[in-house]
Amino acid sequence: MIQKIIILLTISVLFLVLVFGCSSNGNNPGTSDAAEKVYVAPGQYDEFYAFMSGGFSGQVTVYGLPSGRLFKIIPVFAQHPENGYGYTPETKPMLQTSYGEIAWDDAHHPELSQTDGTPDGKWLFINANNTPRIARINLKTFETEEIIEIPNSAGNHGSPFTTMNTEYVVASTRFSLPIPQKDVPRSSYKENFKGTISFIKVNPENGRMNIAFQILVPGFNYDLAHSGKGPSHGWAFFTSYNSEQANTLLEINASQNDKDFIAAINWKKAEEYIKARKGKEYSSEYYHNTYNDETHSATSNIEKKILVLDPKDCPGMIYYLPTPKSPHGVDVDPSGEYIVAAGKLATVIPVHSFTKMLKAIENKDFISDINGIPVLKYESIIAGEVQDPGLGPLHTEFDGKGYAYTSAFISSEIVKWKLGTWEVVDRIPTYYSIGHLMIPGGDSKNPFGKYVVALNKITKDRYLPTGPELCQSAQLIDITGDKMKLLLDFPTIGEPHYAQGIPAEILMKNQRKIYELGKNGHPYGLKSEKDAKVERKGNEVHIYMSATRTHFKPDNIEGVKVGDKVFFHVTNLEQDWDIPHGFAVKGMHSAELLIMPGQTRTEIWEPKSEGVYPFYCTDFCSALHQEMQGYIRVSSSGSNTELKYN
Ligand SMILES: [Cu+2]
Repeated sequence: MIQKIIILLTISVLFLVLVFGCSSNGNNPGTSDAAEKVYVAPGQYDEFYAFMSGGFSGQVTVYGLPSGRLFKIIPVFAQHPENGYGYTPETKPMLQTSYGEIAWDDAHHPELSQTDGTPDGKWLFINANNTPRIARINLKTFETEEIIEIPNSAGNHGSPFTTMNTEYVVASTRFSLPIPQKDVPRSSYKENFKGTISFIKVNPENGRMNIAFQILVPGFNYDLAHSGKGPSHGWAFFTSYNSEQANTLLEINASQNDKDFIAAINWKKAEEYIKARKGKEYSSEYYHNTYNDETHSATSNIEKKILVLDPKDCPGMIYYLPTPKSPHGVDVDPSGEYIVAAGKLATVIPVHSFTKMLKAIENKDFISDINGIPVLKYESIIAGEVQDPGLGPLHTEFDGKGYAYTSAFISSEIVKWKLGTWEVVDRIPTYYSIGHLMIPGGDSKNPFGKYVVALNKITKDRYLPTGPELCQSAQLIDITGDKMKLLLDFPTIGEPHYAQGIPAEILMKNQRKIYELGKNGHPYGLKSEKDAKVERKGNEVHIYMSATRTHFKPDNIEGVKVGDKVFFHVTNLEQDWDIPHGFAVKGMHSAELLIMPGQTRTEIWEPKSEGVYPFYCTDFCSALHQEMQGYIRVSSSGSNTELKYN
């Protein structure tokens, strides 16, 4: 009997350990302890901003950490009905490219500007993959201010990673191409296809970008990038796969070689070659769109030329670091010494040493040469290999305390390992199929640490089902202790591809509250309500309209005719934070306007038939918001209804 009781007790204890014991290893988020760690009380602020790319949504989303609350959607490479971005004449030029207006693209890697290797909170850059472009978002306004197209590129994936002081953002082409483009058979891949790596100069005063130069590289696929820091400042690193230069069935044929490469580029050397006029001018048409803060309007310029450096003419500018096997991420640790490559088919994570790399270059420790690019000897540059790093390692970030965190796509986990000893010290499952991960400041010289965010590809069984498409998601994991601890799952917009995080206090104090009316340089803007007017120019009718709580001026317009093109130029005269007004007229063919205090926005409306059409404010602005309305009368095309307004 006693034996039976002992056996039963033992079984019960084992059961309890099995069922509840997992909470102590940190994988069970369903504890009040985890809830407390992500709870941000009403009226309190989150500690970090997280900027996530929306992947195929073409947007950036802004979340608070640790709460996981969504604060804003910033449209970048996509039209956005919520605020009219990409619909109004003021913002449409932002989406112009050499292929015409593109209203939707795929945005992958948000990247904060840096000063001395640390995020400074000035700008956020992000790439468009499909039609290669880089955008800059101003973090005072959270608005997209500039988009530049990258010529000689396709699948702009390894982009845009900033150098230590944002001297450049760098970008590489995923798909190599005939450069310049021409009609050739794919079977001529090896002769005709080339890659490019672009250096986009950033003006330190206003963030304005221009493509300083491109480097012509062998026709591999270039995947991701990161810039050096500290001792490796002046260098940038790019992963490449398909060094086989296969041109069909890449899943088999691009996985033949034991090692592919990281391209290490000495961009200070490249600058010298540009100064020494080693660059060849290629003619190439690409768009450069900039938003002007005073006219509240964007313009497109067409650039015609680009400087291209060929490694054959530029010794010492670029080297290949052999790296097993189809590497995806390349990440530089906070000290700037270690270059971590994650080979999605590799069984170890190779870590290259920057010091050893320089020494190997000095000793000419080369095993071969590819189109003028020396290939360094693997054994001479390797600092160590992380054994058992999980299956399908993709991307690594750092906590600033000597540890690295690598996402493993196939085994769905984050693996924590120690820099220097290369030993795995912890691992935590993710739900499921993690792509990138992000530690605030985790790719900088000074990581802010505290959390790692897992950006997952699949959420099956994790949330309420929503039809064939389930929600996308991220996970927040506490990294303050020895063991990682899952705190929170939260759904995201689009595919959360990559993210960057920054302490809230760095951005909060610089937030723009209004656009000063006195500085409104919009050609159809108003400084005060008494300037409101309507002008006819042929069949165009321009309405200079003011919006203020709680009326439009004019609010009653007559004399418009069928066949006219009516421009409502609405200026929000408010000079008070968080008081936007909206505008919509019945039958208009685009999003509503959303107009910030002091800003002017235009809606173009082409009435199709006679009648009287109401317009109204779409953004609830005050107690008498519903009264904020008006009418526009439309007469037949031949009528002589007089132009009148009040
Ligand atoms: Cu209103």
